Amino acid sequence: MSSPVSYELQGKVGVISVDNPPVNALSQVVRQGLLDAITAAQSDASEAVVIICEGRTFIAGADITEFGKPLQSPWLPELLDEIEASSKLVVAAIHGTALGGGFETALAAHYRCALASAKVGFPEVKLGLLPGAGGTQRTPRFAGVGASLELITSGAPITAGQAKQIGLIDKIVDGNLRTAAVAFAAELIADGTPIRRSRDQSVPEFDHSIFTDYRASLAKRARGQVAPGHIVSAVEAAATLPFEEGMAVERDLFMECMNSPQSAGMRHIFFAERQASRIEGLSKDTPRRPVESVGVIGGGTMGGGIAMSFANAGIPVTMIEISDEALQRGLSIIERNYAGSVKRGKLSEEKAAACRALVTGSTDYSALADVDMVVEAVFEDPDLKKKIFAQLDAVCKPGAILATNTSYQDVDAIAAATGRPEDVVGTHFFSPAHIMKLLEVVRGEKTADDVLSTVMALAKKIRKVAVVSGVCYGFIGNRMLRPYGNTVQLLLLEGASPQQIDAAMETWGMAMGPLRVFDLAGLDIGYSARKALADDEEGDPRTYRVSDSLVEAGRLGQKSGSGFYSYDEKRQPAADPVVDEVIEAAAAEFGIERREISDDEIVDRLIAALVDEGRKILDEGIAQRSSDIDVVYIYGYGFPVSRGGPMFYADQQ
Ligand code: T1G
Repeated sequence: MSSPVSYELQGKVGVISVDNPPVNALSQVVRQGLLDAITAAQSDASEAVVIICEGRTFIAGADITEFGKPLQSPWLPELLDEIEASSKLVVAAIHGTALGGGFETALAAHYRCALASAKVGFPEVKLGLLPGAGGTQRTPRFAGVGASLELITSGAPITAGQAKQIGLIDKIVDGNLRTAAVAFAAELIADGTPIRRSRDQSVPEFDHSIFTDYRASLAKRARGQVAPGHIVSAVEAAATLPFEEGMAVERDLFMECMNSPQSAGMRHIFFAERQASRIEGLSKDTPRRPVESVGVIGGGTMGGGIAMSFANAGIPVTMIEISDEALQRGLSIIERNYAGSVKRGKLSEEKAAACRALVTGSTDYSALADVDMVVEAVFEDPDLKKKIFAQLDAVCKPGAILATNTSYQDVDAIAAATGRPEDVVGTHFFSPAHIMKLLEVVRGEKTADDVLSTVMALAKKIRKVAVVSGVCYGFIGNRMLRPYGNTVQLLLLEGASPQQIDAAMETWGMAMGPLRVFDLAGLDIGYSARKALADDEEGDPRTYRVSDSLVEAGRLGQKSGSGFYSYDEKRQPAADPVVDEVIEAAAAEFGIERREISDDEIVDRLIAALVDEGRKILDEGIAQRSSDIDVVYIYGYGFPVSRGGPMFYADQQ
């Protein structure tokens, strides 16, 4: 098989070109090809060498499909040492996203040029890793300690312009990158520019206190994660040790991260997220319907957030409400959200105004006659939803996709309210819908394949992480939340307090403890959903007596100022002895002897409740694969990404 790396002389410049789609990852054959090419360049007529890539991007990193397998030579650090040791001046030519090992390869070159549209960065920390091929040692020698710590611990890419400002890129070029890079190399030779090896550079002046300060700031920002602290230690080694010794420190710290359960979990999610967009049995080139305009029914919190998700992706939205003042209220929610994003620096004034302008409203369904898709986002009343879908069936053009944002209802029953069930699908957004990335795409019995593939592709366009779910009560995430919530209530009766349960789960890594989640969502939501069920469906009264008593006492959660906690005007939660009395009374009613319960028991029982339901969801074919369930819980329910998701975590135990 021919090597993905080619090498040819262009005048006095040897051009090494990598062509390893889709992102020129540094697989073993690429590393071998680069080594062979840089070796050949040492003894040919070249006076300089350019390293460039075909396709959409410069090398985007080590090949993460090789992780966890025995490391094969040439090892990346050794290869990069060979490149840096080259007797011929080496120029890296960057386009697309030079990330991780890709950017480390560029830093092993003596000079770097890039298109203005290029980005560079070290996303390793998002995989629970750190740059393991000299990135923590070479970056500080060009950019200094402070900029390096920010770049490597954040994992966020920076533009070529920003990289140039801090000394990581030497020249921004335009036009054809290969032409510009060869010209840049020829210019450097003509000017007699010396070879510049990072290992010979000393780290620019810095204040030694920066390392302790940074560790302190990370304690909050990256709670419980190992890699960020190790990155600080590796950069500290670069700043205080000779290059080779620093490289040895980096290697040890990298291997510790690579072998950690945290990195295994984070790498699992990296692939699981991409795997989730694949639909078993559906070929990748299933035709898609165009979605250039969207209608949203309902201007409440969800409807507003959904409308923004589409507007933010440049898709015009027509919001439908039942009256002018309801519509104005809906549009003002959107106004407020955009103003908030601008204030927080998330969006520029212009961008926010452009997105806002894409949202118009009407109280007349005929405004939806030409839209390509409608998302219904009214409250959870099955009859109202069926009525709305019958209206949409009458008004919308043939081929329009009719989606419901329901979080529980039977999508098949809603589809049956139309004459076109094949066009009906569930798109379950998570509140706040313009921020939460998870989107459960509910495949009805009759949902057409092209509708499904259209919505999965559209999810990527509106920057959501989509997971396909079959039809059942609560789909994947909310269905698993019920046994989780039931177990919480049993633990309360058996002796744990709300604050103990929340503290145990947040220490374990959950973004928010269950009782705080219930207070945030509103205890009345579960209460009325349960009241809508037939008596025999209500389940074990021990699993809802406490929350029902709180609701009946007017304690609906944050929105009413008290629920499992009482809240001050800043919505800060405080333990409330009234709740303890309610719990004790319920325990007495059921004759439960309360006891000391350990944090470990709380964590074990709550995670087991999630996993057991996840296994049923898999057995019933509601979820396509267990990694999809992990993606749902990471992106929709604040499950810690460093644990890889409930199913992955259970497998690891
Ligand atoms: N290795 C292997 N495959 C990769 C890959 C990688 N690094 N990055 C992407 N892919 C695959 C991905 O699975 C998908 O495959 C396809 O490429 C398109 O990806 C030693 C140890 C580059 C910004 O973490 O951030 O270097 O589904 O859908 O949205 O210090 O991919 O098509 O079969 O994401 O346009 C560091 C991870 C590795 C970069 C492109 N590098 N990748 O985004 O496409 S660790 C990363 C990304 C490292 C060194 C350390 C993104 C992207 P398929 P995609 P995209």
